[in-house]
Amino acid sequence: MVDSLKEVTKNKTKKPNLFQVLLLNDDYTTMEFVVEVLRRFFGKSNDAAHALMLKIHIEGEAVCGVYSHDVAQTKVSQVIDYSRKNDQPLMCVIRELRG
Ligand code: TYC
Repeated sequence: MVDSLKEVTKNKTKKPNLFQVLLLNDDYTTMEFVVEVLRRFFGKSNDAAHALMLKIHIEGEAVCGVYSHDVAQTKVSQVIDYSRKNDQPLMCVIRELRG
């Protein structure tokens, strides 16, 4: 009885699907613009944004935040929109976080 109740509870418990939002490096987007994006859309401090921008510049990509699918997709749209409006080719993608 206790075991079967546990089973039901366990099977009904949904772990939230989480999605990483990453910025990708490129040769044209200015460092200053990436710092601005990280502050504006990912709530980073100036120091954190600068460190993360350099990590992307050196390593090619970095996780900027982890969100539900809806929020992650909105971040991607907002970043790409804002970048194109400012003539920057910056790319932003989502990646499902596997537990
Ligand atoms: N590599 C770019 C430059 O040298 C800077 C940059 C950093 C671009 C991070 C994109 O996601 C990025 N101007």
